[in-house]
Amino acid sequence: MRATVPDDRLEAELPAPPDALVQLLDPEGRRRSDPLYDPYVADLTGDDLLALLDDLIVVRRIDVEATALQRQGQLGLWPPLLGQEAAQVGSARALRADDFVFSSYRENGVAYCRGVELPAIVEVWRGTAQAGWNPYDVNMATPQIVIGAQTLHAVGYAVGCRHDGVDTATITYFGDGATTQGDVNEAMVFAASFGAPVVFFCQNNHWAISEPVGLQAQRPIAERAPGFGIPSMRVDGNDVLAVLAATRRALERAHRGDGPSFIEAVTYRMGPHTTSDDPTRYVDPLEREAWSAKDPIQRLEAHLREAGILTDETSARIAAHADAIAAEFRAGCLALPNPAPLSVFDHVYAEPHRGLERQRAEQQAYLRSIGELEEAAE
Ligand SMILES: Cc1ncc(C[n+]2csc(CCOP(=O)(O)OP(=O)(O)O)c2C)c(N)n1
Ligand SMILES: [Mg+2]
Repeated sequence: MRATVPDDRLEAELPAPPDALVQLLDPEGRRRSDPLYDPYVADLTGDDLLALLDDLIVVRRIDVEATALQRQGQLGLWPPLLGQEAAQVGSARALRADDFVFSSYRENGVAYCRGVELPAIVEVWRGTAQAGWNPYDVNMATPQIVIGAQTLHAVGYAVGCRHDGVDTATITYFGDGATTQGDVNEAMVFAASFGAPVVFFCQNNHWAISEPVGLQAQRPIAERAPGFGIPSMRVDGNDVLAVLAATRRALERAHRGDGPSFIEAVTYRMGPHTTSDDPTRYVDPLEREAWSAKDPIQRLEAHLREAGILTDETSARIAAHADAIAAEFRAGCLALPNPAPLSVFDHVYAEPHRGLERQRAEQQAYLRSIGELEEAAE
């Protein structure tokens, strides 16, 4: 059954921007002043801003390359982040190295910013590993596919840090759809009850697969958190400066011992849910077009050109950097070794058991029967 409330009612009821959204760069790249949030980005130099632009462009380039790799049969599946670059880069660059990230499958831009090795980002999607990286190498857990479950892991980790007296903040990423999941609501209750140093970072990309956000949220998602006793911010998720400022503010609260915060980054999923999805069947092309005018990269570029920070030469250098990363990413992906076929049964349980052994033996016999099993590769 579809929503009885038309989607545009949500927008109609919101106060007009900029009051409703924290915004430091408007879609044309004009800097808007905001007395509360300006201090959180006041330290940024021209080089820092160029580094953010480089991140945005590289992250988009990696994403586009991964989509191409999937189309060429090199990945089984890919969840694109096209359009969400600023939400991911702005929040990830606010983190300290010793803060800890719990994400969903779509935060591959965050993974890049944390320093995850390029091919490791796609190992699971290529089916060559059951997990792409060691979480403790980069202080980021491997992606969670069970919607919202990572928010509970984040709160548990954050409460643990408090008990241990460790000054680490935790951030957890999830989507608009996930906010309806029980896990996320339970996580917020626990976080508020125990004052957990955790940032709930919701990327409202307007879609949960093919369900529009208006179906499950009659009011802005940021309004849910105060009901749990968690202060929230609603930011323009396509504005990397606003996202950076809001996340720094939330992390500051966490590190100061003031407990959890909630950020709704309002953005738009410009691509399909995953490469298996066909959004032309349900996305209004006019709505998508309207969002393309709010592109996160274009607005930072416009701002930096106007400020004389971005020149043609710097722009070409960033493009060359993105191309080099994409080439390295592709080569690394194609070079990932195929695992031994029966290793899929390893590491599923801590101890072997009869059921697993039986399945393993059946699979072994089957692979042998079709000539797909080299004894050495077992
Ligand atoms: C517990 C659970 N239920 C359902 C699914 C199937 N599922 C995968 S993605 C998705 C939609 C998630 O939407 P949202 O939280 O907005 O995140 P987005 O994909 O937009 O980043 C669903 C329902 C799942 N993976 N886990
Ligand atoms: Mg979504």
